[in-house]
Amino acid sequence: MVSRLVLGCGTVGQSLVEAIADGPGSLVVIDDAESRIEALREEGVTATSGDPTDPETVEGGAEDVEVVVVAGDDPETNRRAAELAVDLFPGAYLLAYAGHDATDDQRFALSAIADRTVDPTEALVEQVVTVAVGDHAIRTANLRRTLRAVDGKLAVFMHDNPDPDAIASAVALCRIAEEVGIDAEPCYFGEISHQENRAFVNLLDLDLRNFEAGPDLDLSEFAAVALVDHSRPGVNDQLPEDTPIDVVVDHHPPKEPVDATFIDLRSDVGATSTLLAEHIQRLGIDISEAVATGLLYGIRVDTKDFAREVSTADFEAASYLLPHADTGMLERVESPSVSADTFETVARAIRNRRVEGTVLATCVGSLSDRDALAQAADQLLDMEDITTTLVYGFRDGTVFVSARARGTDVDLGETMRAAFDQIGSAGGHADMAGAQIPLGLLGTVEEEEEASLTDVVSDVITDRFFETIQSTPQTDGEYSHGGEASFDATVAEHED
Ligand SMILES: [Mn+2]
Repeated sequence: MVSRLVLGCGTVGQSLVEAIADGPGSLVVIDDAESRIEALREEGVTATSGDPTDPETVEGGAEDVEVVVVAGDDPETNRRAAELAVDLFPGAYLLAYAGHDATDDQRFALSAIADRTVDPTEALVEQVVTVAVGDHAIRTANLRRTLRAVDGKLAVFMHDNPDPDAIASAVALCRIAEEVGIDAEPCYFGEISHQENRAFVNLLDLDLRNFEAGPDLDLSEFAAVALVDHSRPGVNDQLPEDTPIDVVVDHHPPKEPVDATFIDLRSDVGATSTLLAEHIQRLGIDISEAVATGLLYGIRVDTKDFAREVSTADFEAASYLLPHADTGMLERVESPSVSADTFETVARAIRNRRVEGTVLATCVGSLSDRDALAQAADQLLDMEDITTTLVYGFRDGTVFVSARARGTDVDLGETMRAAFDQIGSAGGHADMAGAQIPLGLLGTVEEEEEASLTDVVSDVITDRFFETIQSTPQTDGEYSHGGEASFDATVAEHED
């Protein structure tokens, strides 16, 4: 529960108190105007008559203070009350109003120590204040403090092969870091492999840094590391497991304890983007269109358009983001133009299909774009009476396989492992899986002879798949996985 303390309660203060009176936890107001104290008491607010800049009065005013609101009329009194609050309750979230006719200097001095300053002319001030002093206010204050303590550049790592939620969260956290004066860079390992995700990055003009895992990995330019949309180094990312982590913001339930200076881990929300939107809103950061659009898309993708694992917090974050976002751009992200190559791949997949019962397998020959495989596998699933699709092609000496299932008991991940693990690597999820098989294992045909290569590959892959799917165990309803991130990573690793 949040314990909230209001120091000084002028005319603005009164409307702030009204806005937060029904919020969570206890509320105590300290002001030296007897008449105001009386009025507040009549409204059922605990109010103490006293000097809001006097240490004894304030310290005795409330216990376990998590949120302090400074809201007197006099700028000088407000400044002293804010300084006192920082002294007495260093961990609390501090929201401050500068006061009537405050000078720019006074405002600036206040914004340097407060987590959030409010301007009573600000639109939606009530909404801002309600969110600001809500249940998790103290987290935002701690995030800001943790970032402020960073001495140098911050690396914000997404999980491998990042999805929109991870990408948007990383970009948003960098924006928060920038606001507190820290240089930060959004980073990832792997690739951004789906066409829509690439369109997302390109259309929003996001500047992301791609790292190569391995012995040459050098992070010495960074003074601190943050993880978003996953929570442990070396798990779903390729950082060394012993990398010290400063900040974690994630919504996946962790399998093991998470270790970091600041942790915001809430598995009851649908997206990490929701958590970042909340912090940005609470800190009163001017959100750019790109960040707002990105976070909104992150929430929509992770919650399957507010249909899956969605919480009140996700809706609230979305309603905050929506006026700042470019929804026209989201439409373009969601229906990216399809290249002629991809259409050609889908056409070949349809032409070359072999169907047994409800299972379809098809070879598309040599591949120019690996994304096209996943798209073809998805699209062929729409074919009447088909519940399982397997689409594959080859490139650079490797056969890439992409499989999808819908409305069937077949566990594709298991099937793929059973069929291809011995000749390559395979894995994935019950309804979405992939495999990679070195061409060298399939025979000695030259890659140039595409027609005969297609024949050889087809024989091996299609036959093995049909044989296996007729004899593998069905899914046992074990649909859950450690979290979407780990699942994405598995599929991506084998599929992409
Ligand atoms: Mn996520």
